[in-house]
Amino acid sequence: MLSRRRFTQLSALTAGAILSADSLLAAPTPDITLELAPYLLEASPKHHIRTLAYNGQVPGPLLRMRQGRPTSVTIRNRTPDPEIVHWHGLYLPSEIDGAMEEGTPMIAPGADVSYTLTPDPPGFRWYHTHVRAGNDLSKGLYSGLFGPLLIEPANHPGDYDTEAFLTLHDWSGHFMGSSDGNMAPAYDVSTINGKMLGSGEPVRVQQGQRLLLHLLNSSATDVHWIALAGHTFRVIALDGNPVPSPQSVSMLQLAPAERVSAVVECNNPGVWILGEVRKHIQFAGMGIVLEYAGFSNKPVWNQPETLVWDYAQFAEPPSATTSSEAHRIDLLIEAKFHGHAAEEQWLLNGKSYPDTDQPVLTAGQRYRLVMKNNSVDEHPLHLHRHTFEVRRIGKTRELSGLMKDVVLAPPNLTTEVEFVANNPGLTLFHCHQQDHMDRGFMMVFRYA
Ligand SMILES: [Cu+2]
Repeated sequence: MLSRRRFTQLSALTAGAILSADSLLAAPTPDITLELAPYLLEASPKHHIRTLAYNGQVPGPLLRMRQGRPTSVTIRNRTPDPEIVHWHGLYLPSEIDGAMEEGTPMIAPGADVSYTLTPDPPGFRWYHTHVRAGNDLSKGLYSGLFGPLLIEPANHPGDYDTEAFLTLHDWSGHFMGSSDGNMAPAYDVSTINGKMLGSGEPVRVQQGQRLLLHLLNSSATDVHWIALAGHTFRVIALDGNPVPSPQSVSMLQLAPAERVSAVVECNNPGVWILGEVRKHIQFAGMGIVLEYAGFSNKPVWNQPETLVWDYAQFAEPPSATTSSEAHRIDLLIEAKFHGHAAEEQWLLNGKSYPDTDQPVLTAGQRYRLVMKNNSVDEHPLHLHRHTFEVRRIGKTRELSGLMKDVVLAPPNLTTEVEFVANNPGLTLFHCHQQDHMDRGFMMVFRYA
């Protein structure tokens, strides 16, 4: 006999929230339904990966929401473990943001949750699981539980003819010893939109079109470098937020959880490869074909020479803006070596989560996070429920206008960002590298 579906009700939601009714018949159809369930991904005819997915697809469905228009969501957990859905880059109440550290309830196996969210800010966002994986490299962000989300602004710029969403991911991870003696995940298979190079549908364009690409790196741990043979990218937005100085570049760097939106002028007819610049990762599958109408030759790849990426080029020219009114919060990032064949523990100001400090924010106040990375690793640092401005990376000049929700902090340098405390509630700050956050690299800010 089928057990009756259990509806979990969330408390303390914002006004206007629709709580799930006890009867399916009485409940209105939600705008969005996400069903989490086991899934067998065919990355190529030779590569089948047992994983978890939203709505039986990898990545999860592209969700389009309208800025400010309340959107009802139902999440159905049909996996064997408790799950949680994080809305990455949105300004949501802590109760539905999707991090248990902020107080969002986990969704029990077999349970459904319904609530209404108000999408903001506009731009390219995404949604993903926020559970701990630990040593299980098939759980958390090692799984297929991720998907793109576009929040349409009230006024659309619309300066393009066609658009494509490309999600980068790594699969079949195992721990490998690195040169410094620590263990870190390494992968056998890499994909774009769930397919290895040559196994998926090409991106189809016509000569003369302007193609808007929205790229997302959903990898649990790895930074990726992307080029498109025969073309350049005009970067117009980072993490979904328009950049003050759009630039044309030959390659993109995306740290875990970062997004890049870029326009490609389709003025070089042929069949081309868009893929990882590092050959062994492209061989592992990270690539997709760009095909002009009327062309069917073998896809062409051109190997770029050096890896170059610089956030500063997209920021505003130096200006007189001062941030003297920002309150400074110092964070010291360190690793504690646990011996060979073990993963290190991560420390923020000398403590690992859940023992990390809880800095107290005052609503309306501006803060400057001064993050000194005293480790040999780079870290994609993410602040929930807020957008920050990248102000300085290492020895760069003071930057302005570069609004993001993830910043890659280079090793042995100090990275500085500023944000306004404008969304009261518990707020998680963490490294987006799954193995780092699982080993203590998390901290919760609270409001006074
Ligand atoms: Cu990290």
